[in-house]
Amino acid sequence: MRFDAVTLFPEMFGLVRDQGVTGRAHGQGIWAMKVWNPRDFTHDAHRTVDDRPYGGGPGMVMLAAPLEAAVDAAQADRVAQGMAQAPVVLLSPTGQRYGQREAENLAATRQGAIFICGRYEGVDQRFIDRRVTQEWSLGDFVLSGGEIAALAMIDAAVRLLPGVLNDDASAVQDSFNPALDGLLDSPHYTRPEIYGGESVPEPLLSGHHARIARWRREQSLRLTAQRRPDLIEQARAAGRLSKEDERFLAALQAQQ
Ligand code: 4FV
Repeated sequence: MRFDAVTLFPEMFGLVRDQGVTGRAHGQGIWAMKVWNPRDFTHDAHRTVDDRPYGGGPGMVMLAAPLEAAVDAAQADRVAQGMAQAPVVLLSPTGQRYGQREAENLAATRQGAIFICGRYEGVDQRFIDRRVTQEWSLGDFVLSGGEIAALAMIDAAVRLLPGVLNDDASAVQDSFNPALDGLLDSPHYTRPEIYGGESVPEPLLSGHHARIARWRREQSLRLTAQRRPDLIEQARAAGRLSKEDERFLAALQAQQ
């Protein structure tokens, strides 16, 4: 699995390449990261990568040519390494919202992606028309650049690769994970047993696996019903809620 990023700030990708579980996995060769700076694909003394917008208006727009040359270099380098060409993903608020499903699909494809990290007001539309295969958004807010969005998307996908997390089961117990029927994760507790006068919930101390699983399920249902009722509807529509779950949710509703 390899990710490429076209970015004016290549050093930012050290965050996922060199740090934490993604950094350890990179060191173990579980995945690879390559960065391409559009400035390296300019031919003028000032290494110009942006210019003023046609039609006027504030800010600058990234030039198409350096971006296209960077993408071509990334694709050529992949082919030279016996890899398939990868989808070209532009990070933009206008893109499809990236979620856990996109992270799982990205991890499953093993093809990776070439992330285009825009800066300024954005990139020339003709580059998008000619080279971009997918637009993804991290959320309905505006970043100063696409790098942080790409970093988050890479992190969310790489941690799902086998051997990245200490215990692959950890990813299974995640919020939004199909194993949790897309519900929010239940609360977590560790030592000490009493903290600030508050004890760890008794079921978690019982050693009774069925009781622990039930407690965690009910906490997931409670938290999801309170904060993300849309996810309850999705789970219900997918037939992922048991009669016991529905009884618990009805009792919860009755308490409101
Ligand atoms: C963004 C987002 C985002 C827009 C103009 C970079 C900025 C600048 N990317 N999800 N939200 N991008 O705000 O992905 O070029």
